[in-house]
Amino acid sequence: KHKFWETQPVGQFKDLGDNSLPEGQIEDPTPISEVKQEPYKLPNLYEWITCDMDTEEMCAEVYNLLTTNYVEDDENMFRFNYSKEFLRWALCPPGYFRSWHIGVRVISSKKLVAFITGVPSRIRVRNDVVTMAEINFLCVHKKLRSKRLAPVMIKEVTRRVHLENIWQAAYTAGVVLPTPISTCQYWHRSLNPKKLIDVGFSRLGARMTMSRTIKLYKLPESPVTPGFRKMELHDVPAVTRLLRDYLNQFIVAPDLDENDVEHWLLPKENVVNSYLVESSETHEITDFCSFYTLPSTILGNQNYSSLKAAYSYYNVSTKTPLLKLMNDTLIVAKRNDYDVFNALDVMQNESFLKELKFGPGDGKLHYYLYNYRLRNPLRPSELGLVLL
Ligand code: YNC
Ligand code: MG
Repeated sequence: KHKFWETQPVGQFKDLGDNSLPEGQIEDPTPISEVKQEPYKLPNLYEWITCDMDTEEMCAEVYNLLTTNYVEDDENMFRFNYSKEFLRWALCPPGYFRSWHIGVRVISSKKLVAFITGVPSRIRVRNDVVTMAEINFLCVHKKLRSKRLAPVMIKEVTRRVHLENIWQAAYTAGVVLPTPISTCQYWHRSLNPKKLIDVGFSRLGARMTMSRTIKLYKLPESPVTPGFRKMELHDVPAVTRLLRDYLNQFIVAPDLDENDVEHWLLPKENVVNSYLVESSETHEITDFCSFYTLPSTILGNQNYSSLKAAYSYYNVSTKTPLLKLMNDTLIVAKRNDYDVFNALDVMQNESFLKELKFGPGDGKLHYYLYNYRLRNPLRPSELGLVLL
């Protein structure tokens, strides 16, 4: 039933819980000279391209493909609408490879019809820090679906990752494949309940009126924790130390250095937001929270075309209780006009979700590793990794 995935070095369903198999790498690396030197063959009339995300033209073509063909919810009411600025940020981190930004065009018309990307990242699994590719933005145009193009895209990105002497990858998907290392759930916190109900994102609860619902989700005008402020460039070393210490407790987590923190967490308008708590006495940075901006297109609504969503990213509390820190995060998200704040049940998020009035979403998010085996799936709270 998984004609492609059965051939790949990933945990197979039949091996789940088999304690005779070792954890770690499934297949040994081969010398680079033995990696296939030419691209995989595409169906006639199509060609590979490498996408230069620095050019406005290429970035716009990718944006247009994803905006009309990328991930939708099960009921086809919403579709992710990653911005061009977001795509540049997500695809061009420190040490990125342009060759991992892969497109497929129709030769005659030059139209972009498929896309897949990787970016390099160090990910720690237990005590083992592994350089991996984070694979994302796999997309095949709606008119070319179910023609087995996705396996060709995946094999081609794998080949190009191997050419950089990298042999593992991490990715997430809404679909079940062989075999999730963990299965997580999204939770949603209404910030603009009236709009969310109007567009069908949420429903009025039983025995609830609109005005009671608005009151239920009301938040203060500004954060309550003294010393809560936006992260700045000079905070990078302190935030890096705080995050590294914090992420150490999870079984799978990124291994971030100062360059990574500057790229992934320094605030970028309409892309990523970070706040921290600075002690007024010691000027120590004691707490940190962040979220990224990913709007969704609202499909077929008369009144609204876009949903402004914030996604919880990395949060660390050492002094301010996490619940209080996240309440301040909700307050700044509301003040910045987000309609909804989303969070996975990863890390310590379970400790605040219910109390801060998040509700569970339908649909799961499965985490995967390529060419790295874990004997048993992890609890979401053992995962310290958020992919975009
Ligand atoms: C998926 N999301 O199971 P089997 S997430 C991986 N990730 O293979 P066809 C997927 N595989 O089961 P379609 C997948 N979805 O027969 C499907 N598959 O073994 C598998 N949607 O191919 C599927 N984006 O071309 C099956 O299917 C085979 O035309 C079927 O294309 C699929 O970015 C897709 O959800 C997803 O654009 C491109 O439906 C298309 O349907 C689409 O006949 C909307 O494919 C957008 C969407 C996916 C978002 C994401 C992560 C991708 C990870 C890919 C795997 C990376 C492996 C590591 C590589 C580097 C290794 C190193 C080192
Ligand atoms: Mg296809």
